[in-house]
This record gives sequence, C-alpha cells and structure tokens, in this order.
Amino acid sequence: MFTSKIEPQLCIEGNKLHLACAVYTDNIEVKWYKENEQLHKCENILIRIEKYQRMLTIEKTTVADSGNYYVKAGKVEMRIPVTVKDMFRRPLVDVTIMESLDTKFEIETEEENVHVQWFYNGKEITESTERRQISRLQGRVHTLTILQTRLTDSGKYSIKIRAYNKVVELNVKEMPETIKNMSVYDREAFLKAANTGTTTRYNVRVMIVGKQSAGKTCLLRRLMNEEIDDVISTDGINIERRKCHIDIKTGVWHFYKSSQKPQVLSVDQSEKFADCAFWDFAGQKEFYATHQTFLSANAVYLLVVDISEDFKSKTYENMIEKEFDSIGEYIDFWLDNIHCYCTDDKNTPMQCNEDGNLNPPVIIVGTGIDKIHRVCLRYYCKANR
Ligand SMILES: Nc1nc2c(ncn2[C@@H]2O[C@H](COP(=O)(O)OP(=O)(O)OP(=O)(O)O)[C@@H](O)[C@H]2O)c(=O)[nH]1
Ligand SMILES: [Mg+2]
Repeated sequence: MFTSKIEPQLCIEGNKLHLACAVYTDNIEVKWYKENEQLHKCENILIRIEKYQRMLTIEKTTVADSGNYYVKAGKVEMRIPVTVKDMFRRPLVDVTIMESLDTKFEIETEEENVHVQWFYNGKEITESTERRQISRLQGRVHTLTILQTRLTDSGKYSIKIRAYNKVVELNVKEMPETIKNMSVYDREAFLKAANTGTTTRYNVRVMIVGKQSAGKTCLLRRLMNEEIDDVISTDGINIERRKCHIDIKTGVWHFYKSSQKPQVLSVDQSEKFADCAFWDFAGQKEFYATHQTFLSANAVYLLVVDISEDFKSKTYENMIEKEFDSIGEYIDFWLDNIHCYCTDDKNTPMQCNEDGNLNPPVIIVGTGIDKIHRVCLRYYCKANR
C-alpha cells in the first residue's frame, strides 16, 4: 500500500510537525491516528491529499502531542513514533524580589540560537537600556536583567519564541525599614551580597608585641606618619583600624595621614584592598596573661626589641620571672610564646608557610639604635652577626 516510509519524528514544542507518505495508487484512502484515536481536520491539524501523497500537519505542537502516530490504509498500517520536546531546558518562572536588588529572568532553550523576544506588559523590549539588559549566552541561555529593580517594574513579563509565548509575573516588594535605616555602606554591602550570594572581605592583622617601653607605640605612630611627642604607655591593647589598606594585587601598603579620618572602604574597594588593623599591646608583665587570648595565628607579628637594653641585668626585674643571657635568648622567648599559643588556634590554615618557616610570621624590629655609641654599635653588629 505504502510506497514510502515515515521515520520517527523529533521536534520542539511550538514547531510544526509534518508527516507525509506516498501510497500505491491515487484512490487509496488513508486515516491518521494518535495511539487509538483517529485524528480529524481542525484548526491545529491539517490533513491533505496530493495525488499519491498523504499528509498530516500539526501546526503548533505541544509536549502532549508526543506518542505513537499511525497512518492506516485498509488493513495496512505504519507506526510513527513522535517526540515533542519542551521548548525550555530551564523554564521561565515567576519572580518575587525586594526593590533595589537585580532581577534576572533566565531561560535555557532546547534549540540553539533561536530568536527570542521579551515583552513587558505586552510591549516588546526591543533593546537593552541602562537598567534593562537583554543578553544571550552560549546560544541557549537567554536573560533579561533588570538592575536595581524598582517597585514600578512590577508586572507581566513574557517571552516569545516563534508561536510559543510564556507569561510570568514580577512582584517587587518594598525594602524593609531595617535595611532602609542601614548606613549607605552597610546597605550597599548587603545588596551586593544579596545579588551575588557572596561577599569577599580581606583583613590583615598586625600584632605589635614586646617588652614595656620597647617603643611599640612609637613604631606604630611612625608607620602611620604620626608624631610621637605625646606617646604614653599603652593600657591593655590599642587597635588602629581603617588607617592602612593593602592592595591585594600589588601588595602595596597605603597609609592615611593622621589628619585624615579613618577610611571606610566602599563595597567595590573592599574586594581590591585589605583593611589592615594594628594591635598595639601593652608591654607590662601584668598584661601578659590576657594577651595570650588575643594571640592569633592569622596575623603578622612585629616583635619590638630595644637593642640598647642590657638584657643580662635589667630584664629580670621588669619582665616575667625569667632571666635572659642575651638579646637572642630574649627574642627566642617571644618567638616561642607566639608560636606556642598560635598553634592551638583551630583556624590556623597551616603551621608553616610556603618557605617552610613557622606561621605566623614574626618580624623583629630593633629600636633604640640611637642610644648606642657608634663604636659600640660596630662591635655589637659584629657580635650579633
Ligand atoms: N631613644 C629612643 N627612644 C625611643 C625609641 N623608641 C621609643 N622611644 C621612647 O621610649 C619610650 C617608650 O615608647 P613607647 O612607644 O611608648 O613604648 P611601648 O613599647 O609602646 O611601651 P608600653 O606601651 O608601655 O608597652 C618613649 O618615651 C619613646 O619616646 C628609640 O628608638 N630611641
Ligand atoms: Mg605602647
């Protein structure tokens, strides 16, 4: 009966499905079936005869049109498996969002490079504007992004691909009072974190430790380009924040002048710069017991040592109940202390850094060089080489 075969069909919803076969003579009547149900001509179905050709067309397919189709001529039949795939791998869905956040409508189509049209309340969005951006990624992913969504952006958004049309709702909610009342900086940070799902912050802690009157506070003041005339003995710990930022890429340290206010990094800057905080510890032995609590491995240490000091005879009275034979022994005492307390820290990423040196890094800073006579200094340098 049939002189041609119809191959299994695969199409994407919204597209036309066209089945055609040829019969032996032009007076053969054929009937079309989907599973057991006969198909008749209607708005969406076209059945045509052209001499030996017998044709069935479904104008606009849906996923529900998938199944086994049959074309029958008398007792002879031919089976045609048909699969109609969903237009979207990822469909368009309704969105509820807080004002000021970015709204993103995103779909992934089964077909590559299809022509997609976006509509807002029935009106086509023909091109990207500053706040409303249309884009196509990798040929299949199509997005409509509304930056800093406003309450007035609420409404019906639709996407049209050929005859296929899908409408979704955008519901923009007012910003809660608690967020409105935040500082500009905090609100910006909150919105950025809410938009991206993450936020990155870099913090560096520099701990300045050493014996009483070693010159810790003076060193910090000098680093900050500040005067040292009015320096008094530190009581507990003095923390200086937001006066120094470190460029993450270049590693360059930027200090702000004492006359400048502490600098708060903007949200964008905080991903490029680390806020460096200096912890200036008091050197009196009475504070040592509490200092341990603050010694963290996630820090850089500046161990300040007055190199003009006579460690053999003087340190014993001022420091803890320990005598030192040399400045080297005194420095070892501090290094042991720092590394001993810090290795207990569960947040320590590693005990040694890339150079194999113990973490945290300790930089020894010698003060009081001006108190040593030139001749002694030469001798001193030779002896400690
Ligand atoms: N000659 C000289 N004096 C210094 C030097 N560094 C600091 N001083 C003096 O030493 C004294 C103590 O300095 P600070 O910076 O307060 O010492 P500190 O280590 O912070 O002392 P505490 O806070 O009590 O632990 C001050 O009078 C400073 O002027 C230095 O390199 N040479
Ligand atoms: Mg001090």
